[in-house]
Amino acid sequence: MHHLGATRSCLKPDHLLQTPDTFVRIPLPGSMGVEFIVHAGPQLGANFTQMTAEFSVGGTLGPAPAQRFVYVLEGELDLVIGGNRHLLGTAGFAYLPTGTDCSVTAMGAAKAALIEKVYEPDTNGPIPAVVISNESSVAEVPLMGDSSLRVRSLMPDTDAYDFAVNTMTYDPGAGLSMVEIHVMEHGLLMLEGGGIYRLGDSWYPVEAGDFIWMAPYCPQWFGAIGKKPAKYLIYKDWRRHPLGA
Ligand code: UGY
Ligand code: MN
Repeated sequence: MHHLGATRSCLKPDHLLQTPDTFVRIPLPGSMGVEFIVHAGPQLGANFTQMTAEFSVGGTLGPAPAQRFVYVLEGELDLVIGGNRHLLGTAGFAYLPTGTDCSVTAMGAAKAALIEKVYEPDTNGPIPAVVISNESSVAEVPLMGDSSLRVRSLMPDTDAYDFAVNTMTYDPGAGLSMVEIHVMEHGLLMLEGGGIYRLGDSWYPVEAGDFIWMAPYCPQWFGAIGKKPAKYLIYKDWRRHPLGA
């Protein structure tokens, strides 16, 4: 079935909506048994990469060119660091600082979100450490006191870390209380449910499986529609001076 060239995907200078019908899978060097959908990278104007990695049984990731965040979407990943083995199930995640000596291998077929960013050191010098956890053990916090919109911060919020990855869960009918316009850029993967995303001067219907990139200062707003909560995984650069100093 083809769609005569129609898609919800849309690329504009300050945002990308990429829907699964337009995903193209590629191999990357050093990885075996893994296909990558590259959602965002420098080619798009982004200062980070975000990919979906689709593992066959036994598939393994190549080394990261920068610090890397891994969030398991489906299946199970075996993370080995310093001789210690960690099984990451669905919603399990790991933050791996630049140069971490480790292996990431799929036990069966699996899918993970990968985020990579060249580390910007803080002049005060705190060093980031490995983080391994599961989203279910992170407390939910209402956004600006709104209990119908809850945030889980997956990364430690200290100066050692130069990006944040959060999940945001909206009850049906909940929405951001303001149109945000901010210096940080975003990579966003819709995990559950759907709604309407305002990006720049456009309003898009979005649903689970969609990816969105928002450039710095892209006007943004989301409202959840449907009978079940909407949830997304969202990256932003964080805690660094805009001049890079
Ligand atoms: O963290 C954020 O900036 C978040 N509230 N943005 C968003 O959901 N588009
Ligand atoms: Mn935002």
